Amino acid sequence: PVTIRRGDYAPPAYLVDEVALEFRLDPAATLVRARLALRRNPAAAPDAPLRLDGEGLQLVEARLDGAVLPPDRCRIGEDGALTLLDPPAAGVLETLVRIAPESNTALSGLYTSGGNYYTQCEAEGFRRITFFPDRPDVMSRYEVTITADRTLCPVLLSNGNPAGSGLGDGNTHWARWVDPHPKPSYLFALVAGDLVNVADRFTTRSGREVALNIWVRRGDEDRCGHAMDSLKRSMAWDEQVFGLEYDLDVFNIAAVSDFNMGAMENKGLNVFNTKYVLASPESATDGDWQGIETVVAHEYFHNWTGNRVTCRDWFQLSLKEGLTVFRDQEFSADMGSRAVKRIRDVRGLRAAQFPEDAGPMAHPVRPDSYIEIDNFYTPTVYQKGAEVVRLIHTRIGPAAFRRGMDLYIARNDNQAVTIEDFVAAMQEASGIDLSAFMGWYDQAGTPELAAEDRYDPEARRYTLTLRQSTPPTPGQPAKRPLPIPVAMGLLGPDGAALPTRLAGENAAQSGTRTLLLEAAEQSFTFEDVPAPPVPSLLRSFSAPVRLQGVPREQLRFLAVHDSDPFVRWESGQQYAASVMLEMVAAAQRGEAPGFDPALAEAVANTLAAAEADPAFAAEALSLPGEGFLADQMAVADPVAIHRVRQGLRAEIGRRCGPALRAAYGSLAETGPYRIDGRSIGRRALRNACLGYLVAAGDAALAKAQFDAATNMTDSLAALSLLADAATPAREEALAAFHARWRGDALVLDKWFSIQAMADRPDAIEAMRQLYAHPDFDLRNPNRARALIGAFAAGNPAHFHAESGEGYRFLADAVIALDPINGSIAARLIGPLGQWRRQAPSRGALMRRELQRVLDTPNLSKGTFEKASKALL
Ligand code: B3K
Ligand code: ZN
Repeated sequence: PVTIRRGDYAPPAYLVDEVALEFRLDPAATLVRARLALRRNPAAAPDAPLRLDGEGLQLVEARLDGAVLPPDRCRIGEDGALTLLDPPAAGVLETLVRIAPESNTALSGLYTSGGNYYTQCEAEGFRRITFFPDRPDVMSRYEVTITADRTLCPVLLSNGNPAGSGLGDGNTHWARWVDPHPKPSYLFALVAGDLVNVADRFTTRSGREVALNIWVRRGDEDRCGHAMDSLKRSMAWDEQVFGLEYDLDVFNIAAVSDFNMGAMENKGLNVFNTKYVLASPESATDGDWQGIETVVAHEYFHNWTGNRVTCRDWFQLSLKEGLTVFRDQEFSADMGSRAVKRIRDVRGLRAAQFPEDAGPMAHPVRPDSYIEIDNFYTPTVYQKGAEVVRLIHTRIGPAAFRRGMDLYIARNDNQAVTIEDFVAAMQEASGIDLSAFMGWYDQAGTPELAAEDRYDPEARRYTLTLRQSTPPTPGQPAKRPLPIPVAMGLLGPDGAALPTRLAGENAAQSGTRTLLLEAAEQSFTFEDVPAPPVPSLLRSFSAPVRLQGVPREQLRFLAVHDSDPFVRWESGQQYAASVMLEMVAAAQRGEAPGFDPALAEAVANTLAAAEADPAFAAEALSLPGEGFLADQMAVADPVAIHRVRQGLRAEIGRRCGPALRAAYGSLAETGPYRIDGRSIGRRALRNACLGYLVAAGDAALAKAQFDAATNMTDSLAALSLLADAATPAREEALAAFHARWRGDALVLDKWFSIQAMADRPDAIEAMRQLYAHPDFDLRNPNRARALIGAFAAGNPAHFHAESGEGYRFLADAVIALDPINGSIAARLIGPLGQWRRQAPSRGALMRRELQRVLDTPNLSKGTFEKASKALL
């Protein structure tokens, strides 16, 4: 497989101004006629060949300006691409190809799901539909005509605005769509089939009437309300906050149950995984509810950040993804609790991106090379990319950031650009030199930040020294210091915030201020400090770094007193983590792990103050996750971590039993079921209490909640606790849940996941049985992730079983899945890549499985890339 390098970028040889596509849909033999108005790119070499990407296309005929091209003038290479020999400077190339959507199990290009047709073109799926320069810097205007059987496919959709429809030969009909906005091929979409729509309208602030539709399979119409509501709120928010309006007459969303990822922002025709559209209180959890809001917003926001302004090449992926995640995070923060949203986002970043940045696939937010671009839709490109946008936002402030966005869009509209173009707009709009921030895009690894301080009582002077360093990552042995905005404040001995005056400043400031650490080490001197203060650093998590070495007594102090909710939460978590890591070390030495009563006190305090903000209290109540703890050990010990964490939960459950029980009782829902921030927070808190009580032995409470539950959040919280309990109630509840929900694929996914993550002695055997279950379907990505992904990523204690059976299970599944859907197989193999973090005995077993995958003939290039890089 070839490695593509960022430095090798060359402009496209030919541009395509206009594309006319004609589809004649058939599951086994769809015909695609493409008319491309091509011209030589003045920016390219004058003799560059005319090469059109293609993959698995059966060419029926090709014409140039109407004349049939003889086979000796157009050649299809081994890679599937079509090269035109002796190409003209400009002309109309027409190709007719045949494809078989029903055999497209990779779900990239045009495929069928439940008898309907859907496309997925990002990143390189369009070449599986027709011959085309399939790269984002070729932007074209599209006209699409779809012909299909009227009975089987009453609905025919593509990008842009509707532009006619009618009856065709036999029992067929056709529809035409015209998209007035030039776009790269990865944003092309077609959806056709027997679908029904939920319709609504939105009037933009300049008065454009937009028809909104969500297209689903019959029977799902009543579960689209929340997605539609999220869409309308997103449209209004983007107008208010960024002045960005929608730019077509229709906005369509189509939901599909076979989909490789969450959703796709195709121009005017978003395609969504059903998981991020369909929700009812009975079948969706509060988490699902929030996921829908976020994903609908994210895809909608891409209309400007991604579609109108797109990426020059795939190395610039974070240009659209990091920025759009930042935008959806801000949207969700505005819709609910900003502090809780930030906590959740940071939790997610640490759970997925920090380990990636410390593992074999570590790469900069803007990668330098790839074999399979699909492998680079990563937490680093998305979540760390969003953090880097946030750094710039913090550095220049919201007003300059808004001016920067206006400039970025005005200047780059309808163009395919680079990350430099984004940073340049922010720099110009703010007048602040941002060149050093490019380091955040080009350097992989998570910086480590440490603080040291000194107080001089005579001079009433406080000196804070900050140091940074970044560990090496594959291909980047030496690291430079990066600009790190450190939002901070000082607390007096009584916990009150102190005003701060840096040496050289005339007046003191109150509230949070931001220090900019630009060198490996830098000192900041504060004047007029009456007593030795406690520094509160990295408020709101102002930079994606690991802050290390904060003394435990400071953590305890900050957890109670700091004005910044993020730091309060964070300090509690770090305190607990440090205690738990000590307990793990004790357990490894064969000693009893002991118990720190401060942890029980913290739980009691949290419960006592929970009423003010139940969602925050629920976050504060959850102990640091197993992955977070493993990530902080030189050599992880997943089994010991799990035992310690479970033991600690049980101990807290015993010691705080009465308070937990009281809270559990008082948080019971009395009125009708509601889905608003406060109700969601109360459920989260109540279920956190339930978790401790069940850990302490009260499985009956979980069973009672399960039996009485009227919403999925409570039902699932109880079921996941029962799944760990060796009682007859477990099998009873699992069977009841299956019987009730067997007809609902999204809920059945949850049933698989809960069991995949269960802590039971026969976990591997249970996994093999679930894999063989009649409801398991390896071809459906949601189902594959629900079982295999949930086990490998969400059940560390059993995935890392000493016997190596967990690893073998994963490798077997990856080998079986790779020929069906290489993209999902490559994603699932990820956890095996973390072998360096495990003890040598486990590492050897993991490497053996990676090697076994690598030795499989005809491996997809994505799985090859992941497995081979993991073994380097
Ligand atoms: N842009 C798509 C992701 C495409 C993934 C291709 N392997 C969804 C999103 O980020 O909005
Ligand atoms: Zn995106």
